[in-house]
Amino acid sequence: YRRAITYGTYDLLHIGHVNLLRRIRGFSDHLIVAVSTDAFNAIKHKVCVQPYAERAEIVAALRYVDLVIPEDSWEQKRRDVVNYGIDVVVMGDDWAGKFDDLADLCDVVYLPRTEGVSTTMRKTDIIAR
Ligand code: C2G
Repeated sequence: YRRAITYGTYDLLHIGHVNLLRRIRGFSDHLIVAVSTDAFNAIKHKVCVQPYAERAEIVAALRYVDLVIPEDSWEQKRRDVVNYGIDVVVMGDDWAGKFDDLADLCDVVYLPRTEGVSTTMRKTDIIAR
C-alpha cells in the first residue's frame, strides 16, 4: 500500500497539474497534496490569483487526490513523511534534486513537467484575448 505526497501552489489548476497528479496516482494507492498557503506563497515570492481555500478545495475535488493538507513551510516535508507514513515524495522535475535530502526516509521521484503550460502562461493568454 504505497502512500505518495506532493507539494505545490496549484493556482488556476491546469493540465500540467492534472497530468502530474494522475501519474503519481498511477503508481501509488493514496495521494496527499500539500497545497501552499497564501503565507507560504509569500515566502516563495509567488503571487496567486486564487486564495488558499479555493485552491485547496479544487485540488481536493480531483479523483486522483485522497487528502489535501496545507503547506506552510519548507521544513514540513520531513515531518509529513513521518506523520503520514509516506513512501514516496513526487515533484515535477523543475524541482529535480531539491528534495533528495528526504531519501533517508522515503523514495523521492521527479517527473517531467508538462511542456507549454503554466499558470503564468494561462494568465497572459487570458489577458491577450
Ligand atoms: N507542474 C508540472 N507541469 C507544469 C506546471 C507544473 O508538472 N506545466 C508541476 C510542478 O512541477 C509541481 C506541481 O505541478 O510539482 C505544482 O506546480 P506549482 O503549483 O507551480 O508548485 P510550486 O509553486 O513549484 O510549489 O515545496 C514545493 C513547492 O511548494 C512547489
